[in-house]
Amino acid sequence: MRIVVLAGGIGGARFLRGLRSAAPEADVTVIGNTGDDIHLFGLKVCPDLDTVMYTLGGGIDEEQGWGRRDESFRVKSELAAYGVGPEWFGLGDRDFATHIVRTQMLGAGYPLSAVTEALCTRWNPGVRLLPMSDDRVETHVAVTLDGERRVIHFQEYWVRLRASVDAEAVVPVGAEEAKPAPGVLQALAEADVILLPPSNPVVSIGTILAVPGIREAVASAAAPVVGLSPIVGGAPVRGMADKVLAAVGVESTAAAVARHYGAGLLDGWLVDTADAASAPEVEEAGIRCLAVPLMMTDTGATAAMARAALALAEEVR
Ligand code: GDP
Ligand code: FO1
Ligand code: CA
Repeated sequence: MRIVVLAGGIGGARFLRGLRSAAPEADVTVIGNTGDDIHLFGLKVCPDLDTVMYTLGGGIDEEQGWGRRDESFRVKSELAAYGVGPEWFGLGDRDFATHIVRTQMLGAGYPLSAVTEALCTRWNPGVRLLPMSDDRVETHVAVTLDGERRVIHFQEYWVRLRASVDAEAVVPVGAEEAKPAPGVLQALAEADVILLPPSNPVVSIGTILAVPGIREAVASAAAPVVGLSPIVGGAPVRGMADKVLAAVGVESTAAAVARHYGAGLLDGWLVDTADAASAPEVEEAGIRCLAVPLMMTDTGATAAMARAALALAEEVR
């Protein structure tokens, strides 16, 4: 069975670990978000691609959900000693190697998709990890700081500011000119099932869908499209997705996110049992909706979610 998953970072990666356990024979292609990418110290950092690669490859810092386990920060502290910032983005020594190899290969002319494939030969994630595009796309956020309207990089908003101020707009800079990476459209056309994991609907899934051609390819695919809500009981399970949902005028509820994706995109939607009452509202929007436990507390629980999503895909096929 060919499964295609559009994924951001922590939520997407954890879901993929459960999917791999639920469907070990499946051929899984991940279309990863690159809108979080940031250039630091002359290096290109791809947080969501690395989170998927490290999580599935067994190198992730499990507690944090990003970055490497058993990490050290000697390079970071040396950079700080030189007064070279930013200090607010925690790049570890082991992680630096990934960004050095990536930047070296990009500099040699390899596209990001080839670089990602090369990095994955070390990590062996057990899925094919494709960037959404080989072209540069970086999400920026419009905010008002000290009375002044500013547009800042997503990572500065998310990590330095901890999304403590309202996001007035979320802009995937470069998305309009970006092309889907090689293999992306073909994977969607050939998929037996397409899944939208509980990733951030705006800055993870939304950014992938903002690459011209990808939303259309998902909507017109022969495969059923099933999503899982990242919002449970009216709030994100973790992180600040509510802040960016507000920026696009979407209420932080499981049903509102389903409507935001729309029946043109989604055939089925899984909500947590806590939100079972909202299932009829989603069904009225033309999207088949089931309530199942949606907390990814461990691989077993996540595998059950993945099985429920695959079962719903068969039901709506
Ligand atoms: P990021 O790029 O690191 O922010 O990761 P993603 O965009 O892939 O996923 C972030 C989203 O995952 C957040 O909006 C969370 O609400 C959601 N999330 C994290 N853990 C869980 C969980 O256990 N269950 C559900 N349903 N959503 C989760
Ligand atoms: N997230 C943080 O909250 N603080 C950090 O210092 C941080 C560093 C970092 C370094 C490499 C990397 O791949 C990811 C990193 N993240 C950090 C996560 C990153 O901000 C993700 O983009 C978010 O989880 C949202 O996508
Ligand atoms: Ca992300």
